[in-house]
Amino acid sequence: MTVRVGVIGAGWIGKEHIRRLTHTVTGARVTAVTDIDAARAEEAAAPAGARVLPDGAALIAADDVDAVLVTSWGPTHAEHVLNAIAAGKPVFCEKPLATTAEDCLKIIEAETAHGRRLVQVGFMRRYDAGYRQMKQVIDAGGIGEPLIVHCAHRNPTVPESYTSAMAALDTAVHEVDVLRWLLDDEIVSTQVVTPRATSKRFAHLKDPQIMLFETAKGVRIDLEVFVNCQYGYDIQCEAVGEEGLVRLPDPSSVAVRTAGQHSTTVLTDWVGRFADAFDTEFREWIANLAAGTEPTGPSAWDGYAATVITSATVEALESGRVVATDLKPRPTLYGGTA
Ligand code: NAD
Ligand code: ISE
Repeated sequence: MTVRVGVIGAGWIGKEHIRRLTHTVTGARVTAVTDIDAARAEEAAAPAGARVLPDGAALIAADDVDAVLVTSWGPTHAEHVLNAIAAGKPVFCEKPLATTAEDCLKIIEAETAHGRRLVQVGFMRRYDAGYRQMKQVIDAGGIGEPLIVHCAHRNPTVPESYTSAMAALDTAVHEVDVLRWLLDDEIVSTQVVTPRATSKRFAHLKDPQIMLFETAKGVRIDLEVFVNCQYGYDIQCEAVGEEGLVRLPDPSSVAVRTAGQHSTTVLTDWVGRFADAFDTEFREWIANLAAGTEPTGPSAWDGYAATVITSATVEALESGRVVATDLKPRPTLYGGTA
């Protein structure tokens, strides 16, 4: 069975996912595209042989759309996801699920009323081979009980439009999701400290930031977010346990020795760093849809938790306080008891 996908938002990542669904993932075809910029929609639809529809509502209602992919701007996600649930169609939503906890809860309520999972959120790190190996080690007790996690998320530069709040909402959101999954634990408090700022930033930006999270089991996480580090796109993660530690591997790269130097490459963007993870993420999503099973990737609950925790982190940055994350009880649809 070929899964016919409609795409809402034909910008940077929308085009990237259309290419992926057309050329890399088997069993899928992009049949419809929409964007508020019609020329952009045409440009993205043509190589996939897809038609252009006027808006998200028309695309979700279309007979030749079995599943919906939302890659528009964050503040528009909730409307499209809610419309897809109302139509009973599976929906993959790039992060964030929604920009407010209230909108995430509306999605959870709608999906719970539907009675089965339709929503998957685009936290692709859960599909990265290195993080998956780390999880296998931790789950098998290979380092004993985890106690501390050290992380870094570095981008070479960011544009002037990037704000201090985006360090949590747009960037650290990936660690928030992957660490909740890796540790099978919940983040209960968050704090931000700001070291000396880099001179390589736009003046309004607090960069770098050190985020400190505490989990329900008492694990402490320190995360350096440094989005003007200059030298490359660098993701680091090391979990320390009672009996050992496990570290995320760097992407493989040949080592060159010449002229008295030994060097390897550092990648420069997230597109290359997580290309394989994005491919696996979509292969598994399409395989679930083709089999008629519920999605197994990050759920609407995970999207809700990420929005609550990153919003609390912005509050922590602005107030200088330790802020408790305040999650509602988890419904049974997502493995909880509420
Ligand atoms: P972008 O600005 O390049 O593209 C967004 C597109 O959506 C634009 O073409 C815009 O015209 C269109 N759009 C906005 N509102 C719309 C609406 N209501 N209906 C139809 N089209 C609409 O942005 P981007 O970098 O592609 O990011 C898109 C989303 O993907 C964001 O939520 C972002 O956080 C997420 N993202 C995720 C990752 C990741 O690592 N998983 C990386 C980058 C971006
Ligand atoms: C971007 O939106 C992403 O999602 C990238 O994965 C992240 O590394 C970057 O910091 C964000 O701006």
